[in-house]
Amino acid sequence: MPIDLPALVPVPRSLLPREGRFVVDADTVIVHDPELRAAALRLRDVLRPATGLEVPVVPRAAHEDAGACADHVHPGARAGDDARAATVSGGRIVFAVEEGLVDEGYRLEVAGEGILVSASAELGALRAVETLRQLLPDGVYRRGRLDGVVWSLPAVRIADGPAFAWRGLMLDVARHFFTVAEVLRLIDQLAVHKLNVLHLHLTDDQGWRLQIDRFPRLTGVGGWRPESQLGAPRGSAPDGRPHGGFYTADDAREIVAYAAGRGITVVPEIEMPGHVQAALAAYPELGVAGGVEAPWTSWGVNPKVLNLEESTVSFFCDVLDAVIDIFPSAYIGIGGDECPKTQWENDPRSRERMAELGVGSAHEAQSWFIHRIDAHLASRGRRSFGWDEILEGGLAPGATVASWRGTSGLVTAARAGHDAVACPEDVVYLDYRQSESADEPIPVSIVTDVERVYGFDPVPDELEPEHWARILGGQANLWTEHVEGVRRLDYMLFPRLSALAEVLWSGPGRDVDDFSARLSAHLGRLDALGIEYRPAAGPRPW
Ligand code: TNX
Repeated sequence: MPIDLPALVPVPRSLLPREGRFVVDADTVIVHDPELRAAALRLRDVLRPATGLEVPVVPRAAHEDAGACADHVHPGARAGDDARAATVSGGRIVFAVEEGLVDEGYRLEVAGEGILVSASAELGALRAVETLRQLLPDGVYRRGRLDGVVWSLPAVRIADGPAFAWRGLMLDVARHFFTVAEVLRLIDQLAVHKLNVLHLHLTDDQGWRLQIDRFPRLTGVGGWRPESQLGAPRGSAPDGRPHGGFYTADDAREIVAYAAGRGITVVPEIEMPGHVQAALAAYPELGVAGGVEAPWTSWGVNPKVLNLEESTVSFFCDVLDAVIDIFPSAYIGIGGDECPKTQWENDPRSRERMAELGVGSAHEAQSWFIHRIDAHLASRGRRSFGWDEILEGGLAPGATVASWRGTSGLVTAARAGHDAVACPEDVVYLDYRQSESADEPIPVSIVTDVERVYGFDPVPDELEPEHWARILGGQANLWTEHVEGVRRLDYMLFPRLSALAEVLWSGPGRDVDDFSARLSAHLGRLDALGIEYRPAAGPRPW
């Protein structure tokens, strides 16, 4: 029975096509239980730009009390007219609480006469809104009014919920800065894909991107790197442009609120004790070997690290207190990757400090630093989130691990009773090339193309089932050494991120051919959103 199923990405757990279509028009009303008001309003908001409709949003109790108005607000009742039964317009879209659905889960009944969205809580209802959007014509994603479109959805019955709780993207805003508007645009794209974590890599050797009131030089100095070749497209001559930018606290709060409205958590990351040259340019006393002039103007692993003084630990605790004040995320990124140990090993004062602290190796020194930061975050009711190198020298008690170097970190962390997030570089690094073609604009490392990303499994084969629950999910990482603007960002993210979204939402049992077919249709949505994804035929001309 070759019924044309709607091409949803990510694919829902179950989808049953039914007869008829529901039409959204000037008579449509959204009715909601009080708990699901935010999702009801969001549906109204996403419908508005392209349809030009201002769909009324009415609390369910108030509506039902208004019995006399039932016919007015309840025009689905007219469905008794047989000629219109299959495509009756002006029905109700009801958001109703149903207890017992999984986190972020929802059920959808789309019929000619009306739509019922059931969810146990707001997040599930928000995910259902995204499914409703995908059931509408692609034009619904446009931001200007489209006249002459019939805004109808096929009748379906859907039951859905995520395979993994952590479905993320890391964006490196340190190597290249992305403006608030650009980040909000990305958040909209994540929401469409039911991704729920935006991990912002806010600091690195090449730039510090979050203003901290107590330490204004972090962004005043650390937010700007001098002219260098870093901004230049790969292979071209140095362009001599300086690069920089940063978020004020209000900028960051705006990003957090915008994401929260779409059911997305922003996980901030402040790198330590390596990848810190921008901070050292601002406050040289934090470093092992004196000052540096400016943020780094090279890529790679920088030898400079934080020193092991109490004052440096407390500086970063103060920074984290400011971060916590802005970002409600339970998880706070603390970096921990690629921290070279030679400075500690070679510097007499560092060796003295290590002796004082009773740490026998530079690995233990890093672990000591991270333990202190982890304890501080715990005292504030937050959890540290760090790259898998934080396992070296002993994992801090509250730490969650982002495992990027294959799966061994994931397995070690999970077996030790720690939560972990899978982001293996050879599968889900989106700064890596998308084909062997010499025309790829950013030919970094190995090919991680759509098929490879689609084959991702966050739970490593070698992990025993009793530890599976420790794998919260996965995320793709986009490092931006060579991604200096939105066109490149789109190119590197899509459609690979669409594949990742399905891996993490839909879980095992997916079918790659089925996905490819749905992806072709999904590209129409990306087009309407204005996303310049990588076409299957090959690179764009930039
Ligand atoms: C390694 S992955 C890094 C980043 C680089 C990336 C480039 C990780 C935790 N650290 O600093 O940007 O490689 O692919």
